[in-house]
Amino acid sequence: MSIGSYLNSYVKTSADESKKNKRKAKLPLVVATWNVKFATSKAWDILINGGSALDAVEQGCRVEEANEKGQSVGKGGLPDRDGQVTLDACIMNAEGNAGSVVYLKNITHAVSVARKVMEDTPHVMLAGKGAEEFALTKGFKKEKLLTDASKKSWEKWTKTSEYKPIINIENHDTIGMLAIDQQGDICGACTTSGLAYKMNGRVGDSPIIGAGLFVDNEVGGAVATGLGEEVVKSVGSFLIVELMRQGKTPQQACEEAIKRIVQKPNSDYKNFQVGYIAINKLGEIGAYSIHQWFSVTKFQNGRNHTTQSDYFNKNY
Ligand code: SD4
Repeated sequence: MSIGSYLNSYVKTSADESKKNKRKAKLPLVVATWNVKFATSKAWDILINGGSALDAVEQGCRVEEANEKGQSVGKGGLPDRDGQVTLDACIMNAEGNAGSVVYLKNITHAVSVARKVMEDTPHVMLAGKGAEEFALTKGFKKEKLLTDASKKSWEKWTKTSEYKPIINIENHDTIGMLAIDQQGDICGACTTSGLAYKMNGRVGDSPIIGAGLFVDNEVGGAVATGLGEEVVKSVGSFLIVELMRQGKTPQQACEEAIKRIVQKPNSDYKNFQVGYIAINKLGEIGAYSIHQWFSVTKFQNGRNHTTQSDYFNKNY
C-alpha cells in the first residue's frame, strides 16, 4: 500500500470512529487532570446554566488554587528549593487568544491573573514582579502562599536537599482543564505551583502555550501534567491538537505525543511521568500517560467521575 493510500485509509478510519462517537458525545462537557471532582463540578454548574467554557475552566481551576490541601497548585503549593511558592498558569479562549503568568508570587488565583493578561493587555505572558504588580492593579489580594504544612515538608526536604525529578502521585497534580460549552466552543486552562523544590526561577510547561495547553476551537484542545521539561521539549499540547486536525482521535493523539517522549534516544522515561488529556470538537475524550496512576475527571451527561488513564509503561 502506498503511503498516500495508507494515510487516506487511516484518516477515513478515524473519521468513521468520530462519526460513530458523535451520536454518543453530549455537550457540554468538562474534563480535567487528576481527581478533582469539586473543580469539575464547579465548571459543570457554569456550563449547564448556559455559561461559557472560558468561565467554566477559570472557575474550575480556582477551586483547586484555593484548596490549601493540594500541594501542587495555588495556595499551599510546595515551594522551590529556597522556600518560595511561585505559580505558573495560562488560559486560552475559543478565538485562539491566550494569557499566561509565570513565576508569580503572593497571589492565589494565578489562572484569573492569566485571564486578565489575555483580556486587558496587549501581551500573552507576564512574569514575576511584573505579573504580581499587574495583579495588584487589577484588585487581586496579596496573600501568603506558603502554608505551615508545605513549610514543614520543605524544611524536611532541606535536610537532604536532593532534587529528584521522579514524579509520583503526591507531587504531581497540576490542574489542566478543558471544556466545551453549550454553543460548542472549546476553552482550556492550566495552573500549578510547578515541581516541588525546583530551582529558583524555574518555569515549567504549564504556562507555555502549545506545551502545557493548546486549544484550537476548530479542532479541540489538549493539556499536560508531569515533568514540564519533557512537555516543553516536545511541544506536547500543540502536537496533540495538530494530530487531531490530521484525523487522529483524542486518544490516538495523546498516545502519539507520549510516544514522541519515550522513543527519544536515551529517554529516561522510566524515571518521570507525563500525562495528557485531550478533547475534540465532537466531545470525544482521550487520556494517556507514561506510567500508571494518572487519573482524569470528567463531567459529561450529568455524571462526574474519575478514571485511570491507559499508560505506556506496562513493564513493571
Ligand atoms: C511542571 N507540569 O511545572 C508541571 C508539574 C506538574 O503538578 O504537573 N506538577 O513541570
